Amino acid sequence: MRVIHTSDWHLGKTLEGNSRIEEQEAFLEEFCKIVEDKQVDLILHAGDIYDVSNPPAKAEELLYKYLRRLSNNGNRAIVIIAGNHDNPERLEAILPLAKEHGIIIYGTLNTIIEKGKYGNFEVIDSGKGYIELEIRGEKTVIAALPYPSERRLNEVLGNLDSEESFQQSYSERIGELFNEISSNFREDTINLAMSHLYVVGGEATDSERAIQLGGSYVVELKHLPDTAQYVALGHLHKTQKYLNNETPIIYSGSPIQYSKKERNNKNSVYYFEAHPGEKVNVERLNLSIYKKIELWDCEDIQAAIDLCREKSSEDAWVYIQIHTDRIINQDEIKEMKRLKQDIIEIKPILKGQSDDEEITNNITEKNLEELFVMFYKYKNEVEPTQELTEIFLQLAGEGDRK
Ligand SMILES: [Mn+2]
Repeated sequence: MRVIHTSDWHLGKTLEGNSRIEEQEAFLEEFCKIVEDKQVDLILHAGDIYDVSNPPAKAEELLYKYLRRLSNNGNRAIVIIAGNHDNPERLEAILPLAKEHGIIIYGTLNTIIEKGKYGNFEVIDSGKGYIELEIRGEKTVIAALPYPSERRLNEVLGNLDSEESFQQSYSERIGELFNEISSNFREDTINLAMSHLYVVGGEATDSERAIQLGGSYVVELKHLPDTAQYVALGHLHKTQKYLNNETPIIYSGSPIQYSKKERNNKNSVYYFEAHPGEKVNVERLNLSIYKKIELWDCEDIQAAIDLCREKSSEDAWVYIQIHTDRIINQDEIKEMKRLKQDIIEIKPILKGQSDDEEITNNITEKNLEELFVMFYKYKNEVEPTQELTEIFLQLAGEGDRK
């Protein structure tokens, strides 16, 4: 059985309000070609199809158009779980239509996929969190745990006193759930698991980051099923690979560099061939960069303008930071934006005030007016007029104290 693993498409996601639908479509085109080239039998999508629970129509249209093509008239099975960005019920709502195309969707931990025909496949067996599928004479059991939200897990968890013991038992509970579900794995089946969660315990992580990650709860590696031949994860946008005993546990990562911080990520999807009782060899397939994100560090305003001219025909999202001893004026900003499309931000770094840290350190010593002027300058690169400052202070109730 030939399997491909992808996740975190975040269809509809923008960059500071700029649409990235074109890049998302370019990815889907490339993904279709990979899937067709590799003659993939089964696609696993580990969550975050959309970026928001109420996605723009264009994002939904993209999804339906490409799922249809990927399903190849119901000859290629597709299993999708909801991520934390997806609305579980809405994602599942398309199931009556998707079913005919061989598409299976898990919205919640309680979702049970009905047995029967899905496209040209048969769901032979199913229960809470798993299905058994027959594809071209081979059987696969898939343990599928959509994003285990606090609320939904709480329903199963019961009451616990401290935050610490709660945290502890979250990971343990995931382990228990997986244990239960993976008891359906057999020697004569290809055994796969998928989820959308944050794993800690690998080398690339530390606990501090774990807590920061959207306040989400963390799961220890050992609580993922090592009886699976492959664990397909979603949630982290950067590709990561762990081993739990012999079992590869993989974040395929998102297909697009979605933020300034992600601009150096190599985005990819994972491919492997699986047979019952055999170890899988995973292959990382790197994707194209459909439009890169650049950070320009310019020594002064003129250098930034020159660079805009030089790179005017280059297709990229650009963040510009300029070291300067004065405020960048509106004409200069206009000139840069005229020369170069898709400038996301122009940020002055005033000399002698090298970064944001200094601002943060001094923040408690400033009065409201000073803070407003600083904030306005930071957002707009120019100082506010006296009139605007006064209006702000009046609204803030400090007008009379001046
Ligand atoms: Mn996520």
